[in-house]
Amino acid sequence: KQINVALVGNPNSGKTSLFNQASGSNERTGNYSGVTISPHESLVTINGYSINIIDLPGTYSLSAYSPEEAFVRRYIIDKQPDVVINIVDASNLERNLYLTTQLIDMDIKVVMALNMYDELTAKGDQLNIVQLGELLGIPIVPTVASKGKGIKELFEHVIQIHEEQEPTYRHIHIHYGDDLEKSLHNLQDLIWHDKHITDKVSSRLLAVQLLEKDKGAEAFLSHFPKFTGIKSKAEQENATLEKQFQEDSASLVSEARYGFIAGALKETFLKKADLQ
Ligand code: BGO
Repeated sequence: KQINVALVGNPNSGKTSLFNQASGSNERTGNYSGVTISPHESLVTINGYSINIIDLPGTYSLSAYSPEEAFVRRYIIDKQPDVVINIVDASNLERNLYLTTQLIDMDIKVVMALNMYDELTAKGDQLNIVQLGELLGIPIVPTVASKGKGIKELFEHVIQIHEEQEPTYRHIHIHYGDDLEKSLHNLQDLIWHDKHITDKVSSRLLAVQLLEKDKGAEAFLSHFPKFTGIKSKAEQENATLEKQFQEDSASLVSEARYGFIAGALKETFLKKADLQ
């Protein structure tokens, strides 16, 4: 009954506060300076489960451009935590949900801590949490980490998702739009044929990363025999998209992610100004 849980969220989303509340520790914030990143870990017992909580560095994205991004991504891929708690700043939903879309693409078990929920309610904004959770396929628990609110419920959902008893959890696909989806499909087709590749990472995730010209994905794929063919197909798909849209294919992917977020928030989120 041991569960490895990694905390993943934007800087200042309240990760350290949540870690401290859950573990009863008193870590100071922002101590990830320099090149050595050693995440804080704490073992706690909740409802009879031994939960190992790992606080990863704050990051806006998993695109591996910064050392923090690369570290968090590698950690998730290599260490395969059983559950990821995605801490989202409720007062800055659009930006924070970007990271969530990347976690969705990674096809892992995620529970969202909708933190700073006090700020959202203080502003008078309204969010349909259940509906957003259903759209994302992720259980969402409102929290106020600085006051310890919602932490118990959060970990109850962590246990539930680990035990495959979480009704909200399902693997969704972010829809990248018809043109990008066609390219993804073509790339996935090639990746699929090498069973050894898909044993390790989802073919869809790799296809998305190839459209993003992700160096990490290329490095990973370079170890497999089909790499040359996959790489030239990716270059071809990227060139076609770039010609059609007159835009970098990586930007097209991130715009599609923001489009997905905007669509989800349009259905579930109302600012106070729009309520009157
Ligand atoms: C300071 N609600 C509110 N309102 N604030 C929260 C919540 C919440 O749910 N959760 C955390 N905070 P970190 P990262 C601070 O430190 O945990 C606050 O980077 C201050 N400090 O208390 O550090 C939390 O680990 C002086 O605020 O986030 C912290 O993810 C004045 O959000 C900040 C005001 O939390 C970031 C706040 C000297």
